Amino acid sequence: MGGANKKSGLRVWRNARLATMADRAAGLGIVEKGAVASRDGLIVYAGAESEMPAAAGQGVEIIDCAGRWITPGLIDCHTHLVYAGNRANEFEMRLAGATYEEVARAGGGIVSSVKSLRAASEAELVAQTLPRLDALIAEGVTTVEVKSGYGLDADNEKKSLRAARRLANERPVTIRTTCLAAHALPPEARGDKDAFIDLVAGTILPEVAAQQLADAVDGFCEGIAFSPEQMARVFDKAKALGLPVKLHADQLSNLHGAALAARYGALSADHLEYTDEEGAEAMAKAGTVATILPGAYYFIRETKKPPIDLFRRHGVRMAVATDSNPGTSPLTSLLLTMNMAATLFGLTIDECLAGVTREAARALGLLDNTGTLEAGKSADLAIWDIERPAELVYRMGFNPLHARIWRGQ
Ligand code: DI6
Ligand code: FE
Repeated sequence: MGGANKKSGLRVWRNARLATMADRAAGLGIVEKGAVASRDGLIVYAGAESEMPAAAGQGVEIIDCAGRWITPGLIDCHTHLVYAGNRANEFEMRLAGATYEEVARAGGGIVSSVKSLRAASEAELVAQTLPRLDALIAEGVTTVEVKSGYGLDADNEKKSLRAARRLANERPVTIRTTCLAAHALPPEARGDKDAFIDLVAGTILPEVAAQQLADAVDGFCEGIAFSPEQMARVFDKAKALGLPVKLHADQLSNLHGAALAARYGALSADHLEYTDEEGAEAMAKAGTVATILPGAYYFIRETKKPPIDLFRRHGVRMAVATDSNPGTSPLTSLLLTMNMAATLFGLTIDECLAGVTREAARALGLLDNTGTLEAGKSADLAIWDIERPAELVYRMGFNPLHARIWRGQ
């Protein structure tokens, strides 16, 4: 393919305005007359066009951006993208007055998605997931984290993780997979949560690790799911298998999940509506990223907001993600998610943009590879038809993406 040849050549995007999102830069790391150069899929230069080293030799491809903005490719660092069917019926129930917990206790909720996923083949899962992935990609997303958690037995958890990995063969995108076997209790467990945790730690995680199907391990620490003690058993096993951890923490109540995640050096703790100051402090000390998920907050009409001011005060980094899932966040727009984070939780423009780039990369343990426009990282770029970065957060249901570059292509 000609692509291979192109890939090794130098490509330069010039006449652009950059939001590099580099951590050492102030704010968005804005460069007004900027250029980005890539070779072999990696950024070799990002900065002022006037200071760019002269591109020697032939085969330099120059792209004039006509003053458009370039940001790092967006990163959705928390999704449950692989599932079968949908739960529009439960949406109707909730509109008629039922709560999320009532729907779950009535045998709906996560368990109904478990039934659908178990009935679907791996190929069907991929096929049903691609339209959701395409919606993310259309808005400049270049990296997506995908969780299992609707299989809830070894074969079906592995099937979802394999389906997630296969997405990367189908589309030009980086996929990171997370095993969320400790998501809910499957019907065959007959209410015995401890026995199910034995299965997760004793069988599912070891098999998933042996086949290298997951890049991290997650769990749902909540009254309707698993206790902190049960999650600790899952995390102990994850650690023993050499897998980093993340946690759905303090979403519906305060079980001190944030502090638990921090104790295990988690990459991120996610949701966090009910997190208290101790939790925020512990996360800051551990360097655990707070992943803010306004889609679920909005969709289940939660009223308790995550303690953004505590996170700011203690210096906790904040990522922003869709939580795309059939039950509580059927959302496949990271641009709209930023608008929600700003409107519902008061995140600033800079916090929103960092949340879907640099901090999302940090939440995946990928900060050395992507998330900012800096030499040495993957040339993952989004080029936007906008006059100022705030437009990416301001609009609702409008996509100003001009071009999307993944690994230099
Ligand atoms: N918290 C959530 O919001 C989703 N999972 C979780 O642990 C809900 C997933 C679902 O309802 O299907
Ligand atoms: Fe989630």
